[in-house]
Amino acid sequence: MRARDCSIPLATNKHLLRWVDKMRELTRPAAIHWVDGSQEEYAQLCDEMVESGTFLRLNEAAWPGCFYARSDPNDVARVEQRTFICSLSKDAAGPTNNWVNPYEMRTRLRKLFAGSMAGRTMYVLAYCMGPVESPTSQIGIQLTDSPYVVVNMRIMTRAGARVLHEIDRGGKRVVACLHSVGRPLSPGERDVPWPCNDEKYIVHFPETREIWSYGSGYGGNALLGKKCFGLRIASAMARDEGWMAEHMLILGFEDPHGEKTYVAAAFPSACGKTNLAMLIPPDGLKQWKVSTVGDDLAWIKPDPAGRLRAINPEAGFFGVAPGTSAKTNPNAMATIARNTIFTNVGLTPDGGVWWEGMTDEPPSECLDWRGRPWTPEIARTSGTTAAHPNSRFTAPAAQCPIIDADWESPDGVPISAFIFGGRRASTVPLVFEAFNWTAGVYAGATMGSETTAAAVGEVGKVRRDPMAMLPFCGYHMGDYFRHWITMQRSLSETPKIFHVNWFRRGANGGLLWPGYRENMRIMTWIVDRVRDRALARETPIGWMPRYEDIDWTGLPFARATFEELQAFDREAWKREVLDHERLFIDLHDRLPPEMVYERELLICRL
Ligand code: SAT
Ligand code: MN
Repeated sequence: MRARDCSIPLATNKHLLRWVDKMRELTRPAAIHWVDGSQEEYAQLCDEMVESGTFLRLNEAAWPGCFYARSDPNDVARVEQRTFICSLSKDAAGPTNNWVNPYEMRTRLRKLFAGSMAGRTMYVLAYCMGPVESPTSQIGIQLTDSPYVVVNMRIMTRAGARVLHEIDRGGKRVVACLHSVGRPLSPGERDVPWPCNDEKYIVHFPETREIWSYGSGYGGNALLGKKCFGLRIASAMARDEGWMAEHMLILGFEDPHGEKTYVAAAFPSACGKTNLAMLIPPDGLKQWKVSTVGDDLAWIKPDPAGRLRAINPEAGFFGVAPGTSAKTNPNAMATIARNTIFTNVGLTPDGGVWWEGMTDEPPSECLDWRGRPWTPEIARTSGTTAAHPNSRFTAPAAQCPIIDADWESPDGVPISAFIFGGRRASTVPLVFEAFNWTAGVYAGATMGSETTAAAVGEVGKVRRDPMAMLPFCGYHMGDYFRHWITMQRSLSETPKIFHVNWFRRGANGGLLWPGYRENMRIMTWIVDRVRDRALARETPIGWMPRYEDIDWTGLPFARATFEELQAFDREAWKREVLDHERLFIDLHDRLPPEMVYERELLICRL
């Protein structure tokens, strides 16, 4: 069989063809490749990257269909300082986003992109966020000069010819995404394994629904369906159209009577979302079943009956590798056992992968994420890790052993509760339930977390990260809070809102809560609250379970430790509320009055 001529357009839509042509003229690639999304094409692109040195094929017996990549050491995480929301007015972007006048930005970008794909292939990648038949789904088209991005996007989204057919049929507005690693090749020049540019721009135009990304090939900077479209552009669309685009996992619980309850939960990047999304109940709670719908994004819409329903707009998991193990997340380990792309983890001599926390015993030797020899001894003396802390796996969601039966349902799944959480060493208890919707929105809006390695910057500082959306909201945060508050008005059933903190530390500095599977005990309390069958006591910040309200079957957990976890520290909360004001001052001109009143009420209760 003759190979397909990839330069022949797989679509007829005139606007699309014209745009591709304009971008080709701007970026001057050596070739064009229309991505059909087939398995053969995927295999061929992977082979080509093995050939070029971007990919290494892992040991086929141990890691079937898996590949290994190392990024440039300067291209390892999202670059928030280089991320821009270029709405027409600065005010529309709000004080928490970087803004540049869109005309000025376009001029800058046109200069950067001029000839930026020289010597490379420009891939035309049509992708759908969400099941192709779902009315909640949206379509994007990414032009990229990175085959690494193409194969990752094929895992993370529904991509290829079937989406181009959708574009030809019309109906949905297409989000145009242009991506270049920003490293043109002169004739005869040898490529590097991970081309990128020190100058980076991740730019969003919410009014015209466009994304321009330059200089990075890594994660959310380059897989434009994820944070750029899935959150920043989608949040602006959602505000205009009355739905919600959230940085949330979606999880199903089947109780011992067979009744199913779905919840959506927001945590900042690298706070254990993927672990929670694939939770396995501890032995004492085996009558419960948990299923995964998504681990990072949720698009949520009221149905005609006024119930919120959510889809996972993604088709894969782009998860943090370090800390993932057969103990912490056996479902993730099963998911990534085949057909997975590993980036920036350690490479073992037998062609396998390793990262900190994967096994109790580290391998006696391996190559680290920079390709340098690594041994436990080197780690002890120099402190270097085999895997970069933001190293990732890209794996098809369908491979998850507990993927929910309805995860691709076009109508999504009904959402009964929202959970907010951060990584907080003190002050914030293990769990509380907000008094009502607005109090819950306040809890989400004032959420704080210690920073992680998912973004460039200092790790471990508390920053306010409203609804885990601070780096991802495509418009003014004050308007975003207002959107949350008004969403309730279109609902016949109001979901309950909870706040959790798995990371509280005791007087001796140790973590008080075992986390992981044991989080199920908190989740069953949440589900039982939703179903009106669990008790709680009132505190100034909300409803809290007493020791006897939690199912402790199989876990001898000390009452005193639970009380320390749930302790309400009035003085600490007074400081906490003061700190909330700092965020509110920044947003004051667009802050909904409900947020101000909720804060006043909280202060009165303190
Ligand atoms: O933005 S990424 O996709 O690189 C990962 C994250 O921050 O959650
Ligand atoms: Mn995330």
